[in-house]
This record gives sequence, structure tokens and C-alpha cells, in this order.
Amino acid sequence: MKGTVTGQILAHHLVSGELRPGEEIAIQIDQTLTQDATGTMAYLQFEALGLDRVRTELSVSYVDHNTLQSSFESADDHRYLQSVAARYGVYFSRPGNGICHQVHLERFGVPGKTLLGSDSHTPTGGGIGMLAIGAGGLDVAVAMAGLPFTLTAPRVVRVELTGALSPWVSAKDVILELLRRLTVKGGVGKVMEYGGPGVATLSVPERATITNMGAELGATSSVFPSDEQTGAFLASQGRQEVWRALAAEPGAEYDETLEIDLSTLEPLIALPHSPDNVVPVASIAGQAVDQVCIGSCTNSSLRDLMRVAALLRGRQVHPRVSLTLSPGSRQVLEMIARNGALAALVSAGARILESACGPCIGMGQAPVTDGVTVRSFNRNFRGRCGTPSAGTYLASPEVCAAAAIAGELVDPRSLGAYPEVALPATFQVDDSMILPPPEHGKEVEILRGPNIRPVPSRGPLEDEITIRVLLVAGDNITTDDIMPAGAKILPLRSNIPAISEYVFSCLDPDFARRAHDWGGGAVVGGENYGQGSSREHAALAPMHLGVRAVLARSFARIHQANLVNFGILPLQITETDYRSLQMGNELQMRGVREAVRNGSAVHVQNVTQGATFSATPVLSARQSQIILAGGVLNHVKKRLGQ
Ligand code: MIC
Ligand code: SF4
Repeated sequence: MKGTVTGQILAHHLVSGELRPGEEIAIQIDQTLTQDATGTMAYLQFEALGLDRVRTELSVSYVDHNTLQSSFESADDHRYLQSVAARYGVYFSRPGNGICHQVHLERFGVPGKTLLGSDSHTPTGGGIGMLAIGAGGLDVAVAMAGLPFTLTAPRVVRVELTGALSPWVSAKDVILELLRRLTVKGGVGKVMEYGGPGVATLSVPERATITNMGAELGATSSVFPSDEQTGAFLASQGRQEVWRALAAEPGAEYDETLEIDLSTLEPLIALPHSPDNVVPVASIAGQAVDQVCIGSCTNSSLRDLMRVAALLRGRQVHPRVSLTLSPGSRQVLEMIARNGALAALVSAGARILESACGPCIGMGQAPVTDGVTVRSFNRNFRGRCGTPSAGTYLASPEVCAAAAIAGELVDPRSLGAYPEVALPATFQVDDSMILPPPEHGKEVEILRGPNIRPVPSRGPLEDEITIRVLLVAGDNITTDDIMPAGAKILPLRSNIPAISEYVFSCLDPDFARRAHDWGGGAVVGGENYGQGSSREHAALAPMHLGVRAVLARSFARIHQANLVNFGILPLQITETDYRSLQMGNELQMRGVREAVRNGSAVHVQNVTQGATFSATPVLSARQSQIILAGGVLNHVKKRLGQ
């Protein structure tokens, strides 16, 4: 990775380890971000570390997920987040100010810096030349304490962009094309680094759409160089002073290279229920549509909404379609309000939602039974939209707008000339909804509501484990499958006992009851177990239910780290053993601590079937220590010398 943008940023921040793919490295984190659905846990964990103030250059707490506030829980969480931010030196972006990734890009991102966020789409910051990585809340809490973040040194993939996008084709189609080629596992262990002459043709918000959805490839991060476009973007935000050029050096060493000729791309769409299920829109034109949602951290920049407004101006949303629009930030909302685009959208029949995640995380706008919803978002896992029988399609804002008008999927190129949209050289800057922390926070009282319960913990890892298989799940199980979100469950994010009743509830409504009856157990999964969101609740809540181990063919990066952080043993098993395991099987493991300590296989006896097999702990040396201790909090407390 020598000489790559990724390699340069990593080298500059390296605290320990060697920059060779696959090696465990630790890097210094300059900035952190949290959002409200993962943030309460992150700050409760930060509080448990007993420090007086965060030890980063900048930490920001955003409220963008649970903004429906359908009962007291979320409002209590938000009040807690505001007070805890002031107490510990964290900037607080108030509800209504926008989606964390977009606001961070606009107001705080700095090329060449590292950013760790408790949300899987944190790599959005790569659009501005940051090395931005998603992680569990606990890892972010530790980074806020000034301790380095540990990760596996990635392979760096050069994505060579040539040519320029044709009319009606947009940045979303670039990342959909990558998903089509590489699948949701294709980026695991890698940083996708963009380069080549096509880069200069893309503005920062377009680049951010691409880096954002690199999360769906399973990539550790995605990054663009910092060039004149980056400078222009920062200048438009009144932040030109933080700009610096950052480019791959001549002869930079990449582990893999692939090429995309932008001029050959056409409008694409991901079919239900996986973001890599990508086909040309033209191939399914005519599919009737019930709902269109435009917004999310992927596609709700001023550029995106201005295009949608240009398409809808003077037209009407089809009577069958409900069109919602959620601007990515208050800045964008205010600008479209002032320039008249909002009026065009309202008069076309768009339903304007606040600047927040909204329908992307199932906070309202569940589609009709068996419905078809077309969204400019990044995830279309079954049930995530709130209606299990509905199908979510993912596409560019252009394709979404065209579908809203036609009431069916259409190739937007059939709409005629691509509307020219001029973007202003300076954006409306008003940070009054971002509250800076007071210089000294000691006197600030931290306000907690009854929904905020302490973070549960477990004792050290047992040497002998006897458990039953609670569930045998398939490949690509998402953290939405493990710990669903949505308007009903999300408000319980600060209350682990309450939220754990919903673990696996969409896949298997009896899961929690079984876990109670059987005194915990094990989960069995296929490939890429735990893909998707960074929510550590997908580890914390199972841990609370007594899940001691997950046996899977392979694990997704963030979820594997979250399992370890909360003391659940990730064990890799073979295809044959995976196929043999059945729900209810009793598994006995002896000498587990020894095996973890030596990095050797654990012998598992399947008592029910009278068979034995071995399972390999998926742990680095450091993680072995953590799991032996029963989780990361004790481990870190020791390191901070308290
Ligand atoms: C998501 O898009 O799934 C979320 C909600 O933003 C998550 C975080 C969470 O579960 O709180 C993510 O992507 O990490
Ligand atoms: Fe919010 Fe959706 Fe982005 Fe997650 S993917 S941060 S829920 S907008």
C-alpha cells in the first residue's frame, strides 16, 4: 500500500504494527462521530472509562436516527446525549440539523485526517480524502479516550475511473456497478481507493455517495484523493483553510486494480433484498411502484435534491405513489427553501420529512403490503423498511424521481434532455444547531431518563461451555436480522434488557423465549455473518440473552469486533460442520480458555448427534486477551491505569 492515499494516511497515524495487509495495526484517531441510535451506549461506555474530557482533536455527537420521538425514550436519550456532550467536550448536532455523515462532510471533515464513527456509513468522509471507518460504539468510546483504534491492515484496491458520466447516469450507478461486480462480500478486508482521470469529473457530494455505499461492499473504508474539487467544496462551505492536496504517489503499490469507464455506465438499480442484486433499470422498466423515498446519507446533497426538483417541476407525482423527501442536512433544506426548489417539490406532491435518516432506518413510511418501494438509500434488506412483505429497490435520485412521476420504473433517459442544475459557489453556512461544548464541562449535570439502563457486562470467559444451538441461520445474515431497527424497536437502544426481547424477531419470533428457556446458547451462521450496520446491539443484546458463541463460516468485520468487545466467542466452522448443525443440538466445549490463549482450535462435542468437530476462534492476539477478560471495558480500564 506504499504511496497510496490510504497508505499515506495510515503511515501518518500508525501507532503500532506493520502496514502489511492482514497484519493487526493500531492507528491514532483524530476525529470521532456518533449518532443517537449507537451514541447512548458509546457515551455510557465512555463515562465508565472515568475520564474528564475526550482526548481527540474533535468529537461530534449527532441526533438523526430516532427523531420520531413516538414516546419518551428517544427524547430522554437526546437530552442525555446533549448533556453528556457538554460534560465531556463533544460538539452536539441537534435533531433537525441533519444526517451525521452529510453534516460531518459539510462542516467538519478534513482531508488526510482519520475519523472513527459508530455507524457503518462513516466512510462517507472518504469523499473528502479522510480515512473514515465505521466501528461499534465501544471502539469509538475508546478512541474518544485518546487510545488508538485497532484494525487489520487492509488490502488497497485501486478503482481506476476513466471517462465521464453520461446524462441521467450518476454517482449511485458507479457504486451499484461495483456492487454488481464484487457483491456484498467483495470489499471485505479492503480499502477501495479511487483514482484516475475520471475522479476530477466528480464533485465531492458525488464522491461521498460512492464512499458511503462502499459500506455495502463490506469494505473497511473507501477514499478519494483530495484535489481541486475538494478545495472547491471546502471553499463553498467557508472552510478552505483545512484543504490540503492528497494524492497517490507515482508508483504507488496497490494490491488489486479494477477499472470503471464512467462513460459506459447506464442507470442501474438493486432489486430486493440485497444491495448487490443489481440490474439495468431498463431491464425491469414497467414494474409498478407504490412508494418512492429520496434522502439518506447516500443521496440527499444539494446536488441530488436540485436534480429531483428540476425533474418534478411542473409535474405531478403519480396517484399510486407516495413520494417522501428527507434532505440530508438543514443546510440543504434551507437552501432549497430559499431558492424555490422546495416549492416545486411540494407542488409536485412530495411529502417533505425532516432532515434525518427517517424511512431509511424504518422510522415511519413503511410501504403497503407486498409493496414496491424505490429508494435512493443504501440498504434494502428484507423488513428494514418496516413491511416484511415489501420489496425495496435502490437507485439514484434521478431514477427515483422518474419512478415517482411515472408510477412505474422507467429508464430515466426516456425523459428527454437532462436538466442542467447550477450549484452555488458558496453554501449557506449556519452552525447555530451545532452546540460547541463549554471550555470546562465539570459543572454540567448529565441528565438521564428511566429508559437509560447501565451497559450490561459478563464475567471472564468460561473454560467449559455447554450450550444449545438457538438458531441455524443462512449466509449474509445482517445486523438488521439479528437486531432489527424501526420505529418500535429503535427507541429501546439505551435499554438492553428491553431491546433484547427483539433479537432475531423478524427471522424467528421465538428466539428470545428460547434463549430464556435454555439459559442462553449458541447461534450458527453461514458466510459473512453480521454484515451491514455497525450496531453493537447485535452483540450486546444476544450477550444479555446468554449467547456465548457464534459458529459461522465467516464473519463481517465490524460485527466480529463487536462480538469480541462484548465477550461472545466468534468461531469459524467448515461448510460440512455448518450443514450438520441443527437447532436444539447440545454442544459441549472444554478447555476453551486454553484454546483461545494458544490460538488453537476448540473441540466441540455435539452431544445430541454424538459427533465431534473443531472450530477455530476468529481472534487476533489482542482480541484473545479481550475475550478472556470477558469484554473490552475491563481491558481498557486496566490500560488507563484506573
Ligand atoms: C443503519 O444504517 O443500519 C444504521 C442505523 O445507521 C446503523 C447504525 C445503527 O444500527 O445504529 C449503521 O449503519 O451502522
Ligand atoms: Fe441513517 Fe440510513 Fe445513513 Fe444509516 S444508512 S446513517 S439509517 S441515513
